[in-house]
Amino acid sequence: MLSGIAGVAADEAVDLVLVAGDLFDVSAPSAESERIVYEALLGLARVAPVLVVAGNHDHPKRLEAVAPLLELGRVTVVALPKRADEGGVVRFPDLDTRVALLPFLSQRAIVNADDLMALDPDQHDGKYAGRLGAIIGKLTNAMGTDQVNIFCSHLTVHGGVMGGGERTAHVFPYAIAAQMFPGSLSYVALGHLHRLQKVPAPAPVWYSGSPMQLDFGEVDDTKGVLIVEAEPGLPATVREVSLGAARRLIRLRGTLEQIETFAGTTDDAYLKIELDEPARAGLADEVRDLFPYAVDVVLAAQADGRSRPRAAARLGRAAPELFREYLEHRNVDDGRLAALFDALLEQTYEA
Ligand SMILES: [Mn+2]
Repeated sequence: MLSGIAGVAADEAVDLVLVAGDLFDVSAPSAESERIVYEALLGLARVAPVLVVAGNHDHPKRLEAVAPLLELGRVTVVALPKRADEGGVVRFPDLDTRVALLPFLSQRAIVNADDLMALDPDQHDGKYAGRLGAIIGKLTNAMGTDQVNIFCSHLTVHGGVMGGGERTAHVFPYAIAAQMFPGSLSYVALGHLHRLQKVPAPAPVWYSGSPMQLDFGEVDDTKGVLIVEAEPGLPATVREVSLGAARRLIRLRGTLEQIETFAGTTDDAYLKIELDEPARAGLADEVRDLFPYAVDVVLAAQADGRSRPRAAARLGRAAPELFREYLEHRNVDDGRLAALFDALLEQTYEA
């Protein structure tokens, strides 16, 4: 998958590679994850210089620590915000190009404690957007049309369409208007939203999206990379190159009888199966026997979400009665479970 991206970069003979984050999905990645990511970056750097901004899941100080080593392999990593003249803008005179690099900035980094206490939540959003806009201005104000001007960052713009896999706490409500990117920018490369998309703005603003489907909410997304062609004074032209999916994710929903008809047709795709069936013991195992790559088997009724019975109504009632009520609530139609519960409860009392 990741070597496939280096293959595209080589085939297209690109001059620069932009990686808008996230590199990792947790702030303390496993050694294996680090090996895969750093190998991939160095593989890309064999084709062209690589520029990276950290995302919200990346640990900024951890990345800053390895940045000097990656720099030796012509991978430039910006994990903490930097002034234009201190690494925030990287110049490539041979390419007539400059690139502003702005890593993810959390609301904590930008809205101070005083503001958090004093303002309404939607005012925090305004403060965040205003200050981020000022930072974008600082990094881009000096950019004339004599060169290709690129902005690379990890953030949310209003109007962007989410893939299914973002952790929502980091996606909303802190977002900026795409209009904050000035028309003098030839191209804006963004990371954070998992769906590949163009965002309406005075400059070409694109999310490349994640290179593969990251969860079952993204089964319908196309995954790929963007090839950008730019020259000074003009908006860049952008082309999508899709990547062969590593392994497809498929979601199936129906009764057991309906689902059974798909057995043997899903190759090696990972499956999420939502059953329109009352619950009973052993149901998930039956499904897994039919679909060895089922990673998630759930009851559709549970997947849709149900409210829990109110706690107060449980006071002073016997456990067997409450358990039967719970089973009914969860649409479990299996007398063996209630009997097993009674037997276990009996043992507990006798012990
Ligand atoms: Mn992110």
